[in-house]
Amino acid sequence: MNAVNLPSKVPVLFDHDGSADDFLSLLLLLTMDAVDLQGVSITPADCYAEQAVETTLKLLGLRQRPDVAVSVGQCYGVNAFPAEWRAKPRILNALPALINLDVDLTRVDARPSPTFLRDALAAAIQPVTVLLTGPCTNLVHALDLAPELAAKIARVVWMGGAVDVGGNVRTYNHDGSAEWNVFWDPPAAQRLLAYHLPLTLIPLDVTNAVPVSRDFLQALARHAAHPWACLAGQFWATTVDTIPAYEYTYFMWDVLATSYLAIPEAFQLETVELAIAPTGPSAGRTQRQPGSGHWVQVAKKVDQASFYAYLFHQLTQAASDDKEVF
Ligand code: AGV
Ligand code: CA
Repeated sequence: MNAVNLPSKVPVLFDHDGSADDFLSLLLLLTMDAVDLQGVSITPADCYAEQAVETTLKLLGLRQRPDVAVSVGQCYGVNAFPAEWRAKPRILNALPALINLDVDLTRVDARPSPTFLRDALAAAIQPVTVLLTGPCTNLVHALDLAPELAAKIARVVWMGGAVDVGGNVRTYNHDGSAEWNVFWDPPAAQRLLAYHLPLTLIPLDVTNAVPVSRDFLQALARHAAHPWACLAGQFWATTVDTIPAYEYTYFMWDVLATSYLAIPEAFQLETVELAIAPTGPSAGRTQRQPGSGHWVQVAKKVDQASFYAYLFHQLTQAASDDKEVF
């Protein structure tokens, strides 16, 4: 079923940054019956935009959702992602399930992503959930254009930050305390907090509990007759070479944040007063700071078994009529 806007559906705007788990998040989001996906914008952070837009259009096409508007951001982060990481998702477009699919680039929205998001919020008839699985720059720039639209946001769910655990940035002049999505544009993250939106962070504190495990991939592969399980397994297979060093292990970062929309009861949250270091050796660090006035919900724990079971169910049970597209 698609595009049937039942009143019970939650309207969602999704901004992602084109890494493998961002696309796995898109796949997962498209299996959620209770979600009404109203638009996808892309931040050219952990990807090159040309590849990310192609994969996005292909996945929406496979899920028979050509109605979902897509926009590509043209912003630059303060701290760029390593080029090898940005180039890696290129492999996704070359997988047998995607390589021969045509993409209609004329369907990409001509507006810059901040304008696209601003207009989508302005047009929304009920408050929207904004899911961010990359940096928050597009959303902050959208709010800068029309701050009053903050009232149209029911909640921002952001995969970002590392509150009581170490970060995953390993680079020159940095102490390793930041998570990459925040580090890419620390001033934007600081400004996001200052908007005082209902914000739920899914930081490394909780994503560290959900690595891409070989057991999970093996179990999924037993369902490879199902097209989404097969495709998801192939996407994850492209990530396992990040395992040799602990800091480069690939986690289900964005997928966990996405699943929060469907199974919030599996998460333990804490309301925390937070601050973000804008510059210096800890740039992008998300730190507890009593008195900052920036109250944020931080996911601290997840019931791992429930999460993996939910993910497995969604990827192996998605509507059977989709099978015809392969
Ligand atoms: O910090 C996690 C974020 C998530 O949004 N990204 C990857 C996920 O999409 C950055 C990142 C951290 N380590 C990485 C990352 C790695 N080894 N490869 C690619 N991206
Ligand atoms: Ca991401």
